[in-house]
Amino acid sequence: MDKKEFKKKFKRRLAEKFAMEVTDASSNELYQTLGSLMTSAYSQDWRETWKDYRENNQKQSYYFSIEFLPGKMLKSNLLNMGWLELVEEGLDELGIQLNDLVEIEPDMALGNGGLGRLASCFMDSIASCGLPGNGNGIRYEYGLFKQRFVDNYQVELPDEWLQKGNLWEVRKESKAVDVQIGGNVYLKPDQYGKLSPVYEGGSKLRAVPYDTGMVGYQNKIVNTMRLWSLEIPPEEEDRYRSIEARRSFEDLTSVLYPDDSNEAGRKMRLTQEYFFVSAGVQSILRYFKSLNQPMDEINQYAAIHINDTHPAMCVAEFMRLLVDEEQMSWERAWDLTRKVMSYTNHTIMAEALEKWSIDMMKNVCPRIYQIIEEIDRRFVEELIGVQDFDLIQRTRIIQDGQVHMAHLAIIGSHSTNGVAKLHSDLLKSVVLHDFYLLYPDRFNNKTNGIAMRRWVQLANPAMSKVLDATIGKTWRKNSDDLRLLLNYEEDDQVLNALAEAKYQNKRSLAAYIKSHCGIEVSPEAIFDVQIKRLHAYKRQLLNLLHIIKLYLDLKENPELPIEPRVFIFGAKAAPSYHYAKSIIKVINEVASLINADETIKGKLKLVFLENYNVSLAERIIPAADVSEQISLASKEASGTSNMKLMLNGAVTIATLDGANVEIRDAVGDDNIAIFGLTEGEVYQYYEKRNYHAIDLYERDTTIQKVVNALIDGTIPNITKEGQEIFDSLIKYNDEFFVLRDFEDYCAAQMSVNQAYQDTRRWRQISLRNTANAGRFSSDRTVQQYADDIWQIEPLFAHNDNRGVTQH
Ligand code: AZC
Repeated sequence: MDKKEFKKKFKRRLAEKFAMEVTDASSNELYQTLGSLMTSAYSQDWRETWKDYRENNQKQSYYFSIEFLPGKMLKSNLLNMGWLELVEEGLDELGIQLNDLVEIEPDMALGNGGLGRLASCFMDSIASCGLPGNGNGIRYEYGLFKQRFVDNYQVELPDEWLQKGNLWEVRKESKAVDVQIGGNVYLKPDQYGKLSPVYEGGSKLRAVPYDTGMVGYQNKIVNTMRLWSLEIPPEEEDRYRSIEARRSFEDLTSVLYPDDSNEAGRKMRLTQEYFFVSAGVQSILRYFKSLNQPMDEINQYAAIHINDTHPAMCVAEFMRLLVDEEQMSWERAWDLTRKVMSYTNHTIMAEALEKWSIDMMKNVCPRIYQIIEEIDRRFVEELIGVQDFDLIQRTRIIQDGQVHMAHLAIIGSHSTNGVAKLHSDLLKSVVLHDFYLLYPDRFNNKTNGIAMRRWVQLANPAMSKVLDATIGKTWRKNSDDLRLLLNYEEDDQVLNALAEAKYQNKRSLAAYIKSHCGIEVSPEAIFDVQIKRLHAYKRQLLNLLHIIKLYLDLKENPELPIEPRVFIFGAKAAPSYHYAKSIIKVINEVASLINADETIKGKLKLVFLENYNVSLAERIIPAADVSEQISLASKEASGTSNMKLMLNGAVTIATLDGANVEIRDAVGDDNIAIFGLTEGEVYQYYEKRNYHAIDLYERDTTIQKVVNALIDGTIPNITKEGQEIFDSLIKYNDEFFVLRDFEDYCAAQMSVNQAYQDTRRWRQISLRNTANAGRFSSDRTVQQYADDIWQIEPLFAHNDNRGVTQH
């Protein structure tokens, strides 16, 4: 399609859909028109992708995730379709700005943070690498809450993202399945003596899929993200006549639980988990049966991935369908289940390792509980006498009245991976060490990655242009080619051009800050960014204490030779996470104090941007000079904002945690500021129990001064919160070693300050960060999953008859 044709089609579609001309239409109508042109254009490829998979008996992977966090899809679909420039220019000629239409699209925020965003980066990469892979999740009525600040406190508002409909989804009524919830189940022998389950009571939920096309990058592949929505089956209508009954039914999948690592929501959450697990596994089996292949070979057709423990019941549901419905023997079914399933762990934080009480599981999905009991019984039976008794007790799925979901996922699958080298090593040596002893071959690492297309080409067109002009365009397909940039580290023209792109991005972020927060910041200052969920282990507090220190130093000596800096935060706190919300309040109060204080001459600004989400990340990241990755070593499984910021030329200040370690290896020690305890040192402290925060506080006058500012009235309006944070550090011994790392962090910050003062050197460091970021592409990551875990191949490995291009 050329521009002329696009304009013609666009006007025609607008006339058909709304009986309107361009000049009369609202942005929303124009957005709907563009979207409908796009979906009808890729539908053909979508259908053919699906047909090709089917006709080739292609093995497919199914990524089960309770969260997906795609953000906006308009531009990334345009880019992947190869339409972006053409549409931008065509619309411009019609007097329409593409960016105005982008504003109309709500962020699709069916995820909390890293885990959900990773799932969406994977969806993009799987399609873009031409791999046969699908997403499977829940279509929540409300996405992650919207964050507002009222009196500097976080307030949560509902995210009604579906209010104006959703362009990209297709409701597939014909693919609905029913999910059995609750009731009683007992086993009854049939005429041959085989035990079959008999269900009494309970209810049926109808799961209706809404499919969204996952458009691959200019390769004619369109995969499917299938999100299940809850409806009342006609035969159950009576049960839900009353308003209360109806409401409690609808509530079941209406909200995404806004906790990123706390077990939450109890029974409703467990119902959600079983709902999307059962619907997804049933639909996989139905599809497989339609292929008329022997059930024994299902592992050659399907790979089911358990993204964190939330979908761990896939193991038991798959067993249930094979044994109860397909009459397969337990042994055969178990062998197939383990071959089909694989599991990724995303955290070592103990509170996030999901457990469910036996009672609750019996209540929500009684047959699944029975199956888990049997898996557990056989697990013990197989190992007793072979393995150490205590080891068996520690690795059982059912312990102390609880079902341990990670244990189920590991025992019931062939692969368990962590998300960065350090994290995967910690799984083997500490967190899941017992399982590593049992199944050493199942453990592997898959370092996370990011969708390069979204995080550079779309988010940072200014830098992309410089890259194209300098190293050609191949980096857009093959991110390793970013390394070609290293040939230009002495080239002032390139260094300046990259710096100019950064400056432009900083100017537009400054304008956003001005219009949204009313704070004036200078694009000449260092933009220092920490964007991620608010969590004690991520240590936004450490960043804040350093800011307070700088402020107090400047108050004492306004001539202090430091580069002007703008500290930028973006973070949501789980609504029930009291401590995290107190940190937000204190950061906001410090911001009010600092930003209004003219005596420090604008050398310091502090901005907490409201409602951090994917779209806001796309604005902030291209404008960042410094990337804060300062979690306590061993606690951050990987991190992915670290990769996005590095890619966009920010210089990282980091502990040796998660993927920071691999970022350090990629850029070299001279191009990153590393500080703080190592993971080994942290574990030493745990072992020896010899960390005493109060000693540090009493000894170190700087720490004293800064920490006292929380409680001595220096910062207004934080009597309660300041005390709470003070106590967490001094009275409760600083769980995340903030004070222990403080001095080292300040020194690292000072070195960043100095590096920035040497403009040319800074620009070189920044260039090297971009140049070495290629390895963190999620294309690389999903290819590794495909090869090592799922054993799936791209369609074009067999079949090139649709002109699919290989890359
Ligand atoms: C996150 C980890 O905290 C983060 O380090 C990692 O990069 C990311 O997963 C992707 O692997 N974990 C979560 O977001 N966890 C939940 C339950 O939301």
